[in-house]
This record gives sequence, structure tokens and C-alpha cells, in this order.
Amino acid sequence: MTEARDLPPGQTEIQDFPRFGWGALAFRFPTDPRRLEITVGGDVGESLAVCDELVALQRVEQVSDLHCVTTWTKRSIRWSGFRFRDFYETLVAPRAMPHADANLVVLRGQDGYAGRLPLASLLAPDVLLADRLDDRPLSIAHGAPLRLVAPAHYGYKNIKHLRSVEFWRDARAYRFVGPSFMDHPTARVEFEERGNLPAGLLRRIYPPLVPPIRWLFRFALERHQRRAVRSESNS
Ligand SMILES: Nc1nc2c(c(=O)[nH]1)N[C@H]1C(S)=C(S)[C@@H](COP(=O)(O)O)O[C@H]1N2
Ligand SMILES: [Mo]
Repeated sequence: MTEARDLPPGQTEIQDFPRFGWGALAFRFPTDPRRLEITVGGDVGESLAVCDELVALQRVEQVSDLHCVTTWTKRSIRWSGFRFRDFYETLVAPRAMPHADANLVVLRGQDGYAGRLPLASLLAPDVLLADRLDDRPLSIAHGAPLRLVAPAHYGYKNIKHLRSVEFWRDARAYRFVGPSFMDHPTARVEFEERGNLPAGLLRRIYPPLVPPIRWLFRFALERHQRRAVRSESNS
């Protein structure tokens, strides 16, 4: 029998896997949910777009947990995709030639969401660009066509509907979608870096927000799917 791993500090396990995120984006959906393409830019010698080269990288499977900063944790999610490190070393470094000091990475989703992490954090072996979940292409709910999986960092660093990755020397090119207290620069789960306020305070502020956010994201997705069916039957 395998021993149950402890949950990180302040987290509670949930059994379902909700569509979740920044409330203001609940009604925003990927414009191109089937097209695997990442734009590479920022302080680079050459901006470029990566598509077929990405799926030619070594495919890796990974089972990992997702820890939302609002205190819920979904355990043992089965992802498949490509290591960010392989993407960086094989496709970004030699071709885009980022500036030597471009250590801040800004990742943007097709829904207008954006997040940042230090380059060093993204080069960890468990950081993936995932295009599959449970042996199926990613659903819209969980980040189609491609999402960042960074299990050591809170959910808000795991950008869904990924469309661009930018390498910058400083943070001026970036603004978080929400208030700045929510956006810790590294947001490591292990050290409970929930945000720029004391973790104990955020542990109490966030949980009451979870049911309405879950409801909103589900309502928006169902409406989106109904509309998709209707426009298909009209065409
Ligand atoms: N594009 C995008 N990515 C996002 C978000 C979002 O609103 N938009 N929310 C983040 C947050 S706060 C969490 S907890 C996870 C939720 O992932 P899930 O919807 O697969 O549960 O996505 C993260 N990535
Ligand atoms: Mo989250």
C-alpha cells in the first residue's frame, strides 16, 4: 500500500475537478481551442511562433496535484505533454535567443489571463506544457489547447489556454489581471506563498469565494456549450 502524502499547509482535498479561475474571465473562452501554437517574445533576439516543433518534443506523462490558492487541492491529475525545459532548451534558447538577463517569464492565455514566474522555476523537471488530460485532448474547462502545469506553484501560475510566453529583463511589461496582493512572484505551495499578504489572512479570506466562483465558471461553460451546439445546428 502506498502511504497517503500529506497535503500542503492550509489545503483541503476535493474530489471533483472544477473549471476555476479569475472570476472576471469566467465568460471568456479560448478563441482557438484546437490549435497548438505558442508565440515566443519579450526581450529576445527574434520573436517566433512554435507549433509543429512543440509536438515533436519528447512526450512525458505526469501525475500531479493542483493546489488552488483559495485552499482546494485536486490530487493525482494525469497530464501528458512536453517539459517546459525541453521547450526552452530546444526551441526557445537557440532560435529566439532571449537576452541573457531575461529571467522573468510572462505567460498569457487566450482568455486574457496572464501570469509570471522566474525562468529558473519553469525549468524544474515537473513543469509541463500539457495538451492532454486522462488520455484525451484538454477540454475547454481545463485549458485547451495547452496549459502550463507547475505543481510546486499555486493554481494561479498554471496558465490555461496558453498562447504566448515572453522572456523579460524586468517586470514592466507585465500586469496581473487582479489586485497586486494576489500575485506573489513565485507562489510556492510548499512555503505557502499565497500572495503578498500574510498566508494566515488569505487562508480565511479565500474559502468563502470558492462556491460562487465554481458556480460562475460552470454556468458560463454550460452557456458557452449550448451556444456552440446551436450555432452548429444553424450552419
Ligand atoms: N487562462 C487562465 N488560466 C488560469 C486561470 C484563468 O482564469 N485563466 N485561473 C487559474 C487558477 S486561479 C486556477 S486554480 C487554475 C484552475 O484550473 P482548472 O480550471 O483546470 O481547475 O487555473 C489557473 N489558470
Ligand atoms: Mo486558483
